[in-house]
Amino acid sequence: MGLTIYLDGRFVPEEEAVISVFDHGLLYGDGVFEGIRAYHGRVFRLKEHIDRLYDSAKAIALAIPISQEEMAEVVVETCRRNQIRDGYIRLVVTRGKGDLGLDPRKCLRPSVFCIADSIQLYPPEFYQKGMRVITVPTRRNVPEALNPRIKSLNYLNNILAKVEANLAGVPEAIMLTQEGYVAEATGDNVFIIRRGTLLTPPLHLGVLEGITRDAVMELARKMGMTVREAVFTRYDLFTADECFLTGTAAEIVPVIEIDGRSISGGQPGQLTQRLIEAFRELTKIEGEPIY
Ligand code: PXG
Repeated sequence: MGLTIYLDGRFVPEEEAVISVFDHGLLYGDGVFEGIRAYHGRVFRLKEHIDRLYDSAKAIALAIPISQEEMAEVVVETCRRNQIRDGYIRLVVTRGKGDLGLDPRKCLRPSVFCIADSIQLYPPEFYQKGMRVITVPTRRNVPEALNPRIKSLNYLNNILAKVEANLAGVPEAIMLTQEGYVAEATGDNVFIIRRGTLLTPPLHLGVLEGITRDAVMELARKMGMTVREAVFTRYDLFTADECFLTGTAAEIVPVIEIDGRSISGGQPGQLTQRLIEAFRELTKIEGEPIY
């Protein structure tokens, strides 16, 4: 099915939505992006995604050529033009067309594009039965080199970790920091539950400030759980009562095995299941209306 794509101020058929081979987003991964979800005709946490996009751009000294309000309208209008009620939206800003040198000053104008497509959900058994994961040798990027809080187009670090998961025959990988602390999965944040307390690594370790992560921490607090951002290790993963991953695409996925150690008896934990339910309810009521 042919989609209508927003590209640099115009809505065009997907065949016409093309980027130059001289775009530094392609040549160097020089750009930023967001993955956003629409549920029940509303865009979930749109403002938070737009804020993060502009923060990522600012961190790489990329001046986005349209305002935040215009960008929000781009997202909603792209959904409208593709008749999206439930869907996945990809919003991208590249450094734009430059020359073959890496100097971004040669790129005259950033490119902005937005794709809104109907959803391809993770397999339902991941949610019902939980997921097996491994920790991988590939470390998460050191914040002083490329801060994982920047949602940049350079995802090779995450892709290398995903390749290791693929080779091990599991769907997802948990990455550690240089020092060996738990950081995040390749496209998801990591949570553990220990004696009723919900723990997730703090941002300063070098993890993305996930929008789903924020939502889950809010929901857990409302449910009366103690929520802490804490530094923890593989030992804490292995001995956790429950573990799950969060992300826009994945939502909340229970983890039932880590490096061969069974978690929560090899089935999704009870608090995890309550959070999944609460998150589903939240997506029914929140969000920027498309229509
Ligand atoms: N960490 C990283 C490294 C991510 O890329 C998250 C955490 C979760 O953040 P949100 O805001 O979505 O709760 C992400 C999300 C995919 C996919 O196909 C996921 C992401 C990016 C691209 C693709 O699962 N990022």
